[in-house]
Amino acid sequence: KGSPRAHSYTKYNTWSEIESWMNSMATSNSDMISKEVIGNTYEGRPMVVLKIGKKSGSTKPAIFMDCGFHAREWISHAFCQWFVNEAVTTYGSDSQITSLLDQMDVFVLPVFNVDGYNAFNAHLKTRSRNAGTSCLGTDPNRNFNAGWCTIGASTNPCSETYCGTAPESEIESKNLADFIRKNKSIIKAYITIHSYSQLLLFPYSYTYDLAADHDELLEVAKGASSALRSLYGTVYTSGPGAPTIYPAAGGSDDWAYDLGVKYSYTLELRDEGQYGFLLPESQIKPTCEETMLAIKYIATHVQKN
Ligand code: ING
Ligand code: ZN
Repeated sequence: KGSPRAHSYTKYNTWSEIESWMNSMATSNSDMISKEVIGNTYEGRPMVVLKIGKKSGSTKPAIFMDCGFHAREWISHAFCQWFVNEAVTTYGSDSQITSLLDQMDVFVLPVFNVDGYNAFNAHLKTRSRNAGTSCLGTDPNRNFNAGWCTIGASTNPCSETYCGTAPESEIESKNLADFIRKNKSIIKAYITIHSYSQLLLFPYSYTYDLAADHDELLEVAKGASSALRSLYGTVYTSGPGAPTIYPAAGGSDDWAYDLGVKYSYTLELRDEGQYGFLLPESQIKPTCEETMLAIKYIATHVQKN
């Protein structure tokens, strides 16, 4: 039970370390975790989803969470690993986790943009070839079918916010969207982990119009932010993407929301810019501990609604 002895949750692991960790987590926790490859990346690496929950005879409602959309946001990848380990090690002792995993499943995609993370450079994009240029890749969080490329995204393949040639032109976006569409009837919440800025965002980012569920989404975000703050005093701001960070079309949270997944959130983890994307490894533990409280708050609300 638990995780492979060698795996560290307080350092930034490589793709190959994360890949072997996912395999051994699934084999050593077979009563709680099952592993599914939802497709391959552009360069042929597997996109692995771990389904966490007490195995039951009937289909359970679920929460979907992904990390590592943007390759350079390393604290995001670290959080998904932390979450999976916390879930299996506190099941049976933590009442919130126990009740959650008895009643629901949590699908965790620990690394979305495997090729970008594997390239381990300053880039955030996918690694696909673009016609007529040597600039590689698309911003996956501009590549979903939600006001696609209308605002806060670029049609220039050399831009960091390149939206791609069409919604879901990136195989990684398509694999994720296909998985969520296929499981649409059971997925009650979509959570995507980014960094940095300490924000808890919800739709919309592609328009300043308020979401139909704005009031509830804001209330839950504020509750989650206070839970997070209660541990180390880290202050988060909650709000719709467009007015809170910047307008940006093609994001996965807006897409999931418009598909019908009501509880759709983007978290921007620590910090506020001192270290930015290069958050020191000494902050992995406190960041993950406090973020757990926010995720548990959201999950408990989803479970009750
Ligand atoms: N921030 C997000 C980005 O993709 C975002 C903000 C959230 C945009 C939701 C669109 C929708 O720009 C980071 N840090 O990646
Ligand atoms: Zn990001």
